[in-house]
Amino acid sequence: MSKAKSNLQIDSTRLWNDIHETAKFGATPKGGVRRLTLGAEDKQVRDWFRAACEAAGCEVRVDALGTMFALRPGRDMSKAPIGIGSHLDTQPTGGKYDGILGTLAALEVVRAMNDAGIETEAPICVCNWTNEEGSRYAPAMMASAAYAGEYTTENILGRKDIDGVTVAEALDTIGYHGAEPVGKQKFSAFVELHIEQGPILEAENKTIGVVDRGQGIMWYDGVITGFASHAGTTPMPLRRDALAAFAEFVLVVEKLAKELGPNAAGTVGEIIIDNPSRNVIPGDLKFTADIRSSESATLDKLHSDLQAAIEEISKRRKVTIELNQVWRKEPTVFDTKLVAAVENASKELGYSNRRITSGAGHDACNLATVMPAAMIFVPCKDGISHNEIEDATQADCAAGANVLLHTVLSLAGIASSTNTNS
Ligand code: HGY
Ligand code: MN
Ligand code: MN
Repeated sequence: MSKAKSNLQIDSTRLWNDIHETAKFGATPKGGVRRLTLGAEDKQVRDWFRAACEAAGCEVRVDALGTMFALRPGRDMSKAPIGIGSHLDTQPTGGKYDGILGTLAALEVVRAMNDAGIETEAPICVCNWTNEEGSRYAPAMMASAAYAGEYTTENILGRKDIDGVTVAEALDTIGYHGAEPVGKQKFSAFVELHIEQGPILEAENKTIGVVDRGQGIMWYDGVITGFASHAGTTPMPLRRDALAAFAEFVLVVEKLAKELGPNAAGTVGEIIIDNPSRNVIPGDLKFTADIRSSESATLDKLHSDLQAAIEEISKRRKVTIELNQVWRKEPTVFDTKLVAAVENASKELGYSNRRITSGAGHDACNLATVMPAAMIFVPCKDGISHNEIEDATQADCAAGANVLLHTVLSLAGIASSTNTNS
């Protein structure tokens, strides 16, 4: 990269202002963001995003699952665009940066190109993928999974949230049930900027994570059926306590994941007890589990160990435990050429960097199954994410966006520029 080009930077203040401007859509008293997919707050941020992309000269289209594509023309429109972006939906107690940084930085990349009078050879397409978080509707990274052919559009449109509202109904309610078939928008490559959501970059004082792999994920829906009975009169040895069985299951998940070392993670994040009452022994409950590893074989082992564990617990406690795997995402290996492009951009811009595996799932992990894809990480404070105190610095956000800008320019090619700096 020439010195002049490396002077080409995004507008850090404009990006930072956008992050904090959009954080008001679903702002929580603790300083986080609650913007569940396809809800009223998601509509607000989508409307904001559409207007901002159009103001930056992009044509915005929406597909049948609500994913938004903002196309910036290139000199050669016969070329498939370089895709950039992430997601604007959040967890119930989410932060200001998870997904949002990558989506707004992609918009900022377009604005920086506009400011520099750059026309790229290939077009650029900024994306907002529907329902990356998977909190309201399973699975996570839902729309990019459908785009990658893992699910049909009909299958996803029929999925229901806890109140029985389908994806289709929610899309209609917010006016983002697009006409475009899922998968129609093609890309020659996809690059996603995201906060690391873990502690490594900060601990090693590195500015950029060059992501070359991503953990695989297994999601389970579970049901435990025991026998509801009186908390005072039922002798302890005769109880068929669903909640006590659940407690053992949770500790088994933790134990199995810990035993497999740093390369495994296990979480039980949700429980619903049917008709809970202080003086009734719980007879029925539902739960969900999230199991991860960057090795397929480890996922297989965790799966079989969990089955063995529920066999043993259910027999001993005389309850039934159903554990249904509702999603399995294989570990991701990102495209070596794209990973190298990210690494080169980081080095030429002078940012400290290291290779890193993503512990979190991302839309780029799904897209990597159908096109060359790569990711750029920046640190977040104390590695905390999926928490309202999630935080990052303006400088790190700008650094990530600059690496995204220069990676995209290296992939799309510069046809012309009116600004000597580029
Ligand atoms: O669950 C994940 O890894 C992502 O944050 N949706
Ligand atoms: Mn995310
Ligand atoms: Mn997330």
